[in-house]
This record gives sequence, C-alpha cells and structure tokens, in this order.
Amino acid sequence: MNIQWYPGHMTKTRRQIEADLKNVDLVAEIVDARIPVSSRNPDIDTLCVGKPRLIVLNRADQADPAMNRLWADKFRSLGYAVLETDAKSGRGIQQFSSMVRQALGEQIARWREKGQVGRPVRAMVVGVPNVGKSTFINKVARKKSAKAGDRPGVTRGKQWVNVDGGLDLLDTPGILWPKFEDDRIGMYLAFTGAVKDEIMDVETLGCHLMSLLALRYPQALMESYKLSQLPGREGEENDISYGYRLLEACAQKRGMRISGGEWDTQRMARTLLDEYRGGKLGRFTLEVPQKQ
Ligand SMILES: Nc1nc2c(ncn2[C@@H]2O[C@H](COP(=O)(O)OP(=O)(O)O)[C@@H](O)[C@H]2O)c(=O)[nH]1
Ligand SMILES: [Mg+2]
Repeated sequence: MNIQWYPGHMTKTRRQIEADLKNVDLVAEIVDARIPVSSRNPDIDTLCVGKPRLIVLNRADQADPAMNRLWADKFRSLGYAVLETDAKSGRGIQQFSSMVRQALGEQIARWREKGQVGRPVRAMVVGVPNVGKSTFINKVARKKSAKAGDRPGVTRGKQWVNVDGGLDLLDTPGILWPKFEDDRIGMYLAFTGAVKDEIMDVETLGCHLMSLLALRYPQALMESYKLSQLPGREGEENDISYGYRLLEACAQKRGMRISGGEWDTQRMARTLLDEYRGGKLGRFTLEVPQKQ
C-alpha cells in the first residue's frame, strides 16, 4: 500500500465513487474487525447517503471473537446489516449474496411490482487500503479479477462481475482514505500494518502497542512473553513510559541485548509489531465499541 491522499486525489476519488454509486443498489463497506473505528472512512456516510449499506467485518480471523460479536451488535444497532468474514480463507463469504438480497428486500419487492423480475442486484465494495477489498471480491466472485462483459451506458468501461445470476459486483473497489486528523487513528492503522511504520518511529509505536495490549489483553501478553506478571503502572505514567518498561521486560525475557549491556528495546518493538501483525500473540481487537 502506497497511496498518498492529497486534496486533488481525494476529490477525484470522491467524484468517481459518487458516479459509481448511481449504478449500484447497495454499498458493502469493508472494515478491519481489529480496528472497526480507525479503518472506516470519515466521509462514508456523506458519500453513501440514501444507499443501503452492508458492513463487512473482515479479518474476523485476526480479531477477538467476543469483540467481533460486540461490534456486529453495535453496527446492527446503528441500522446496518453486518457480515463477519475472513476473506483470506473465505469464511463467511458464501452468505454475502443472500445478505445483500435480504438488505434490499423492500427494493426487490418494488422491482417485482413493476414487473422487473429477475433484475440482478448490483453492489459496490468500498474501504480504506489494505482492509481486504480485492481478496473479498475475488472470493465472492470465486475467481481472480474476473472479467465480465461491459454493459454500455451503465458501466462506462468498468467491469461487472456476475456472482450468481442474481448479484453483480462492481469490479473496481472504491478505495477510500482513512481519517487523518486524529493521531490515534494513524497509530492504530500502523499497528495493523495498514499504513507504513514511518508515521512514527518503531520504538514509540511499540511502546504504544505494548501499553494497549497490557490494558486489553494482559493475560495473552504475559503468556506470549513469559512474564510472570506485568509491571505495575505508576499513577500518572503515560503510555510511552509504561510501554517502554514493558518492552524492556520482554527484551529481557528474550535475551535481546545491545552491546553496552542494555536491553534492546528497539529490536523488541520491531518483534512485537511483527508478531502482532502475524497473529502470533493471539486474536486481539484494539478498539472497543462505546456504550450507548
Ligand atoms: N488473515 C486475513 N488476511 C486477509 C483477510 N483479507 C485480506 N487479507 C490479506 O490482507 C492483504 C491485503 O488484502 P487486499 O485484498 O489486497 O486489500 P485491499 O487493499 O483492501 O484490496 C492480503 O495479503 C490478503 O491476503 C482476512 O480476512 N484475513
Ligand atoms: Mg486492492
């Protein structure tokens, strides 16, 4: 992933998506189940106003199963249809087509009244980079970058992928930008690997991730790094300072030293990020739904 979002780029993307929206009945918004807040586009509601939307909690295999349920409930309570998927293995994908039809039940009934029986439903897939849009589309369509016949006037050169006779998918995933104004969001996107580490130095990123995991998943963190207990957090201690002490403790357990004899917290931070992204520490969800 290497997209720079500049005002011009964002405007062009917004226009493209607005134009594509005219040709679809529903929008499938793909969200990263590990960070369901940070992986959403801030302008999606304005962009998709009036379009039925389905939220796909993708990467469910990498997220905490109990939190997947909480998030699904949360989005349902906001009025969205929700589907949990692991686009890599294909789990949950087979329900997509029936969920789309269900979400469009009234619309389909109206088409039927007008005699438009058998009109296929058209859906567009949108999401921020790296959430799994392409993988999702390929799995739904059961083929790799499938090509279907252009429909003059409707698609203007775009490819429609026919999924099962009743569902057409727009083959160009709408790539939306994440929210930038909030540093926390940039950091969460870096934790999962959705944006490059360069937004922050690796050690600082590692300190923040350590603090967060110690708060949300202390048991798993202790088990992964064989810590008999987590160091206590001092009164006003900030995430960086506390995370740094955790990095030291883990580096010690792993025998990571630098030449002067100090613990190699830099290397430990790198290891933590790699292991978190590789799912070696467990299935962790970093954002919790807010209570209403
Ligand atoms: N474990 C896991 N990996 C996934 C999932 N979805 C996508 N990926 C992987 O994430 C990477 C980025 O996916 P891609 O479809 O290119 O994301 P896009 O930028 O949104 O189109 C690829 O290596 C995929 O194999 C998922 O649900 N679970
Ligand atoms: Mg892609």
